[in-house]
Amino acid sequence: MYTLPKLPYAFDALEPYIDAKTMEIHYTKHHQKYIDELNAALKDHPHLQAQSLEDLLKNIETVPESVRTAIRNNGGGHYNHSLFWEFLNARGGEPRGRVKEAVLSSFKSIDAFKEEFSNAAKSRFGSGWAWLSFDTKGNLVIHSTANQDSPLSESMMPILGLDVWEHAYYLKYQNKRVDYIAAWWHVINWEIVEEKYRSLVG
Ligand code: MN3
Repeated sequence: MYTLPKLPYAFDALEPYIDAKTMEIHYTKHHQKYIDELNAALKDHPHLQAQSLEDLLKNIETVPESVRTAIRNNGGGHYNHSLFWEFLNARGGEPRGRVKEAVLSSFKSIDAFKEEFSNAAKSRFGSGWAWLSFDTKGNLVIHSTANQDSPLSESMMPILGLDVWEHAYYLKYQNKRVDYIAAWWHVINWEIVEEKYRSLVG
């Protein structure tokens, strides 16, 4: 049975960029719902319970059709949100260490990287996510996914992700997704991004 991972900070820790009420509802209601639905989908499938969530998402096409959509949406929702909370903290700052070097070599400048990432987040029509991931060739790429589709299902390994569903920002920013994206840059936990990077590159 999957359970809600512990949030490593208080609901109001990311104020004023992400407000406490949004954090509370997003974490205790939206994320919990994905977990409940994922557990329900897995209930009668012990062979799927025996696999890691990462493996289920990487091999989503091999999941039985009767539960494939439920696991794609809710397994993806659980996986994506678990990462999303980790990628945030109150300190923010700028990319550092090897991530900074990799971003500079892939996107020329930090500003160009931020612009391309923000555009991916802005231009995702409807609900979805923007990501910084490694592709299968080991290149760092910016991409976006629809709904709760996981980068893992597209053979990508994410090291940073932004939730652009309206539930992530509507209370504070209403229709102004662009303002939410701009605010999010202030609360990225670059130490975790660096850890993810090292865990994949070695
Ligand atoms: Mn969300």
